[in-house]
Amino acid sequence: MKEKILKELYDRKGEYVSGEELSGKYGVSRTAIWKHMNNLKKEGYRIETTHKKGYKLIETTDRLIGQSIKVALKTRYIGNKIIDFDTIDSTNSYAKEIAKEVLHGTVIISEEQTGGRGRMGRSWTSPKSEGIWMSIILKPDIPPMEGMKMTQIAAASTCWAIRTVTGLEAYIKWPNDIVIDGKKVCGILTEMAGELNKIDYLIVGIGVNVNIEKFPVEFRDIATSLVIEKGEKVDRRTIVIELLQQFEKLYMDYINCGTLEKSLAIIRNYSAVLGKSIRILKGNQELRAEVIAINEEGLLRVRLEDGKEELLISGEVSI
Ligand code: BT5
Repeated sequence: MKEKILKELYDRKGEYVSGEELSGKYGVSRTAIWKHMNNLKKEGYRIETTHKKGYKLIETTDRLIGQSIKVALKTRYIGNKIIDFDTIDSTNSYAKEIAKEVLHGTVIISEEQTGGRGRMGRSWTSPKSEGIWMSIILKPDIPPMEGMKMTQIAAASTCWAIRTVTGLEAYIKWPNDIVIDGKKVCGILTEMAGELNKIDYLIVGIGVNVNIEKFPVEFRDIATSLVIEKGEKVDRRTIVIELLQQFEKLYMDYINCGTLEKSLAIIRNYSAVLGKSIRILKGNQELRAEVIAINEEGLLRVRLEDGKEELLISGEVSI
């Protein structure tokens, strides 16, 4: 019942909803409604109450509460269960611990990560309440070789969500970054467990710098956030909702059709590297190449300086 009430308040945010209306609609007493409202207030929601008009949701708590995301989420599987934390070492690490016991689509989200992880043992800065630090647990029936396609689906959905909610010109820097103005605003870390021919589970970790106003000096030239680019704070909850909904759409499209078609349309349209000259970092070696295509598998086809063409499966590129 509390969830239903919360949804009503969200759907009509800024308007009054009368206790009488809610009590009639849900067949519970007005006292029960009043009690639920008090509980929501205790959880941090700011609800204005006037005797005659009823209840009005003024401001939601800034904390990313799983329940407040769930009430608005129009998905079948993704986010069916959302586990939220105030602080955690890494949402990906926690997701790994519980992956076997939870259902496909479970989401872990935390206000802060004290040991956020990037690829290849690198770290990911995840300051409190200033970003989206979350992991999606997936259990698809696909060959392990296909697993990394989840990174492409996540990149497409995150880029799309940032553009839709903020209007900012976000681009996908293959394979796992979203950039604005050439600076990284989001990183994706996909991890997999299973055997040679079977995936047990996949964890797609997404970190989005939303309201980080100031980065540590070492990141200032390479990182940015939505608030820095937009010049005003951005609602993290709205981005999470749009991102998860889009993720489910693109994921289902891939599962049903077996191709990345819909994700690729976004990936190609908003690619930061397609048609560009890039540097490929291979160990200590650095090669220059031109990106000539992103193929059906989401891999990068490049032409090296000596004219040879190569397909990049993963790795490090810079513009
Ligand atoms: C990534 O690695 O970009 C993947 C980041 C994934 C983070 C999410 S948050 C939720 C989930 N739980 C986790 O523990 N991780 C995932 P990579 O491409 O290796 O980039 C890492 C590099 O980006 C670092 O070495 C820094 O140079 C830089 N970096 C670190 N924190 C950053 C930030 N907040 N914004 C931009 N760049 C950052």
